[in-house]
Amino acid sequence: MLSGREVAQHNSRESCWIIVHGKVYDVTEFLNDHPGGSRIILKYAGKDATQEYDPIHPPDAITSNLPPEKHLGPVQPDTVEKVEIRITDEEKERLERIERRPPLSEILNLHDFESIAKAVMPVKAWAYYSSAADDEITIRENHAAYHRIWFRPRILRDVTNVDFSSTILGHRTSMPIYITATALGKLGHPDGELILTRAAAQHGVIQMIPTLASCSFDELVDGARPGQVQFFQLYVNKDRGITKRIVQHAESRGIKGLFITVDAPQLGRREKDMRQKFEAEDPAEVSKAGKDLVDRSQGAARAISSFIDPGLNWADLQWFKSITKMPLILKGVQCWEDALEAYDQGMAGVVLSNHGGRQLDFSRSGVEILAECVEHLKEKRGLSFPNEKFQLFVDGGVRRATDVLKAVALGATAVGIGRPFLYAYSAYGPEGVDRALQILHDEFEMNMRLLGAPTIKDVLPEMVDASNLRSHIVAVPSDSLFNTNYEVMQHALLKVP
Ligand code: 173
Repeated sequence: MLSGREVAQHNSRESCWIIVHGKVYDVTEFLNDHPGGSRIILKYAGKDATQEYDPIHPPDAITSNLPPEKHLGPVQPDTVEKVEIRITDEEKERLERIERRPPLSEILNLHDFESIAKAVMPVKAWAYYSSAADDEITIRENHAAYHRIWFRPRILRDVTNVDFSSTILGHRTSMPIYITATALGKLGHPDGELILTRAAAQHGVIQMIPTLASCSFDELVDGARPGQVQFFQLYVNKDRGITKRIVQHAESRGIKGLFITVDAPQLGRREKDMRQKFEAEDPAEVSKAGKDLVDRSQGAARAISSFIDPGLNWADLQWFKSITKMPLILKGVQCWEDALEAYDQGMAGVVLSNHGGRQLDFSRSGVEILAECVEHLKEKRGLSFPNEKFQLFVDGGVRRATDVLKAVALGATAVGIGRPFLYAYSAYGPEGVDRALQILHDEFEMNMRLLGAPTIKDVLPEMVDASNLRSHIVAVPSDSLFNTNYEVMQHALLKVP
């Protein structure tokens, strides 16, 4: 077994060993191939890199990318020097803010989690989760679009008991929502997506496992209760052999729906995230980084997304049908024409989504696209919604059960919620997600009563007025809870001498 002292001698570009999860790897020849650049590895040359590695890599990234002869075996744990983490003043203040969090009982809605997460998360992690594309118009529109839909509730119906359970692709859910896929879950909490797996079981909702989770796929399936339904979000690899293996493995592990992401042939520019990475640099280090072949200004997300195939196209869908029996759903459809094509090609549904505003800025909100899909699929294929055979999902900007009910009234089967659950656990750990789901549950119960809808089937198109939905300029009262959380973007700043 290697000793920490031996590993510590290999601390240069000429010979670079690192420790991850108690095992030593020789990464000397891998330095220039690392998608995140060599400099971040060199920072940990001869040391334990586990803490830095964990949140931004799938657990098997290192073992599957390095040839077996570079796996040098375990290190004696007590001989490894702890990596010194310098606590900056900024970090001290953040730790103090964590102490001053309000008790969970004072968290009343999903906006509250976002506000606390902003205050207590490490700056880089917050920047990654909260950022969106370009001028961040679409991320705000995702939420604002719900402000252009108003209710037409019905009265004098017996709403003593309301039941908002429903089904998604034939599987029971306690509410018409699902936990949608989001990458890099451990940036917000060391347990990452596993928190969502457990909360989903406890509350009877379905989790969509992300391709780029911080936890491994198998960990998240093993973490589920017997019989717990899970979906899988797929980024399609340029190497279709790898994609086939991933898809068939997912199916063999009991995944009940494959959501193929179709809105990210290239990752959008998230400037809050990028600027954060710049500001975190030590200027002296940046000038030394000439040898580093990778443009690190693009941030971790872009670096780890280079495997995604921009050549993915409609002709590939029949191949997917040939390799799996799972229902196929396209995630990221943005107009009725593509929804119609997906239907004609035998997909089980589409997610009307702009990727949480993180891809093409000025793409329209999912709920606006929903309305046009319902109209055109009815007219051109005689479909009515919600529809068992071709299901419409929406995600982006959802913060209230009323948002979900608006989408359901317009014909959605269910609505995906992503960031709010990340914020809930980043701020309060597993109890945060538990409370977030309980809040949604309570909001559903009350709002179904007030709508006069005892069951989800009673939430009908005539219960909403969406006549302004397509008009992108409408004055409505501003949503101050949302607006005070929303962080204004920054220009470039002059360097302080
Ligand atoms: O939105 C994202 O950040 C995302 O989907 C992603 C994709 C690749 C790598 C990391 C994140």
